[in-house]
Amino acid sequence: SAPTRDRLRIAIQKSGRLADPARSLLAACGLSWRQSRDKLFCFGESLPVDLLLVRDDDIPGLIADGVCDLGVVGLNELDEQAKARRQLGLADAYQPLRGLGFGQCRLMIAVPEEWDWQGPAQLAGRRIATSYPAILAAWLKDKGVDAQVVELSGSVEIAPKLGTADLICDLVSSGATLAANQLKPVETLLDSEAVLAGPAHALDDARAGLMAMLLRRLDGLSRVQD
Ligand code: PRT
Ligand code: ZN
Repeated sequence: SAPTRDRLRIAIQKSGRLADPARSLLAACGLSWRQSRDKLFCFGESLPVDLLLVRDDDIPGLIADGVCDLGVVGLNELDEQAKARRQLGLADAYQPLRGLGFGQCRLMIAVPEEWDWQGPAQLAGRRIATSYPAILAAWLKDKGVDAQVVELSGSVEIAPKLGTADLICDLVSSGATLAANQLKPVETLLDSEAVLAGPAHALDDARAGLMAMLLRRLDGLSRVQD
């Protein structure tokens, strides 16, 4: 079983869209750290709660492996990795604990502007580029559509122009990126926001109390904001 620890470790994005809001939210919960924004590890001063600054993609795995106890990550990333685990027959390793009210976006199917959209059945036999293959595969299965999933790690929106796919499944917020690439959003697979993620099973040492306190403070904050 996992080693007993008396400090809580939270993974947040080192740089990117969720980095600053995650830090601000945790600071609003009364946490403070020795200044080392450029480092991987920030030692907690006000409470025994440390930060690990990482790539967002690594956060679910760090929780699964017990390296971190909590993480701030997009529901899109958490759900993708959870579905990928399930498709491999692995047990659930993490769960979203709270929605955090920032990082809102949608995972959507987007097709060339000139398509006359009739519905998911139109995707049969098509190649769909995405960085979210597990969510897309599950959605296609649910819709009973047989299409080819082309996994790309970035620049998904140019795949139709390059001819590597017919359409895409990607995150959308303003829609400007889609419009700039002559694509239009037609179906929503997931409404996403940043979430506080934790392990699938409760901790049973000093960290459990710290985690409960942090959740209480978070809930207090959202009540004040409402
Ligand atoms: O380096 P690291 O791996 O940590 O960062 P990253 O580049 O993978 O992540 P980052 O910082 O881009 O995004 C982190 C998280 O922010 C995502 O996992 C989502 O949960 C959330 N988020 C919110 C978004 C967007 N909005 C968003 N718009 N992530 C990406 N986008 C993309 C979108 O796909 C498009 O290409 O931003 C572009 C602009 O979007 P439009 O629709 O406004 O044009
Ligand atoms: Zn990433």
